[in-house]
Amino acid sequence: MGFQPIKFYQTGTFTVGNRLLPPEQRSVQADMQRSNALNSGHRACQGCGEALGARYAIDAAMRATGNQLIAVNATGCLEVFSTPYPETSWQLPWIHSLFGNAAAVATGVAAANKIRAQKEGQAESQTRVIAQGGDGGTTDIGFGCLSGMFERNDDVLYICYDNQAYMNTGVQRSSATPPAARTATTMPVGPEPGNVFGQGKNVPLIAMAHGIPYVATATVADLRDLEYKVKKAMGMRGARYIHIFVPCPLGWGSASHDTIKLARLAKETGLFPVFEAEYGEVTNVSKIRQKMAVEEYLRPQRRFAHLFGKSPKLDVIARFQHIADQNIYKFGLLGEDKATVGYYGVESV
Ligand SMILES: Cc1ncc(C[n+]2csc(CCOP(=O)(O)OP(=O)(O)O)c2C)c(N)n1
Ligand code: SF4
Ligand SMILES: [Mg+2]
Repeated sequence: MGFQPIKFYQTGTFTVGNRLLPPEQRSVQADMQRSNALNSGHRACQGCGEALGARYAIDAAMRATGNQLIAVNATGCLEVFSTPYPETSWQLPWIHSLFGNAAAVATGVAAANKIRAQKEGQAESQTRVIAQGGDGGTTDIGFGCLSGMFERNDDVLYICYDNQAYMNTGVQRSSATPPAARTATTMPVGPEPGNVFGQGKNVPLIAMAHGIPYVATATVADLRDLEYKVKKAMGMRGARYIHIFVPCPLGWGSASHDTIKLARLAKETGLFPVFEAEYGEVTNVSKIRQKMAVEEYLRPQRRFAHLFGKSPKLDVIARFQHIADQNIYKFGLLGEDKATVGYYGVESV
C-alpha cells in the first residue's frame, strides 16, 4: 500500500495562532517578538475596529521596517483613546499635531529623515514614516494636505481608519458616511431620513487618480490581508495609501461582538470593495466568497434602524443593493470578471 500524506489545515487562530506554520508564514501577531505598537491600557470602546486595525497595521509596519518607524496621528478617536495625557499606549515615536495636517506633518518628518540620511552618506532614510487618521481627518479636513502629499509623491504611507463618521466628537456625518445612515447631523426625519444619497467621496479612487505607487483597501475581517498590504506598502518608496474599514460599535449602534462580522459583510455584500492598485490601475481584487444581500449588513446596525421595523423602506434598501451591485460589476468582485475601474475611477471598457 502506498504512502498517503495527511494534510493538516488547522493552523491556529488569527489572533495568536498560526504557530503551526513555518515561521516565515506566520502572522505578525503570532510572533512573540511583535512590537505591541499599540499596547494595552488604551481607552477604546469594547469591540472598536479602529483599535484593532491600528494594532495590526502598525505592528506589521514595525516588523517590515525593523522597528525603524515614526507615526504621525491626526486628531480623532485613535489619538484620544491612546494618549490621555500624560499616558500613552504607543510603543514607537508618535506625534500628534492637528486634526487636518497629519499628511503634511508626515511629509516634514520624511523630509527631515531624508536630509539626515544624506548627511550620513545614505541615499534613502532607513527610518520610515506612517501617517494615520480617521475618515473625517482624511476625507474632509485633511484632504488638501493628503492630496499634496500624494501629488509630491512624498515617502509616506497614509492609513485611513474609516468608521464612517466623526466618532470622537459624537458621531457627526463625514464625507465617508453612507447614505441613509443616522448620525447626530443626519437624523432619521423627513422624506429622506438619515444621510442623503449621492454625496460623499471615494478616497481610495481619488488616491488612485493621483497615480501614486500603491493604494489598497482592507477590513478588520481579514487581518492577514491587512498585514500583507502594510508589509507590501512598506517595501515601496513614495506616497502610499491604505484605507481600512473599521466598524465602530458606539457610532453604528452595533454589538461589540459584531465588529468582525460587519466588516466581513461589508466586503461580502460588495458595499466595500477590497482591492489593491498600483500607479492608478487595479492590480488585485479580493473576490466575494459568498454573496450576501445588503439587508444582512444593514439590519444589525441601529444607525439604519429606520429602514426596517413595521414598514421596511424597501426602496431605500434597493438603492443600497444597487450601489453594492455596481461595485461588484466595476471591481469584478464575483467569478472571473476583471476590474473595469480605470485611472480616474470610471469604467475603462
Ligand atoms: C480644526 C478642528 N476642527 C474640529 C476639531 C474637533 N474634532 C476632533 S476629532 C474630530 C472628529 C474625528 O473624526 P474622524 O477623523 O473620522 O476620526 P474618528 O474619531 O471617527 O476615529 C473632530 C471634529 C478639531 N480637533 N480641530
Ligand atoms: S467611538 Fe468608535 S472609533 Fe471611537 S473608540 Fe469607540 S468604537 Fe472606537
Ligand atoms: Mg471617523
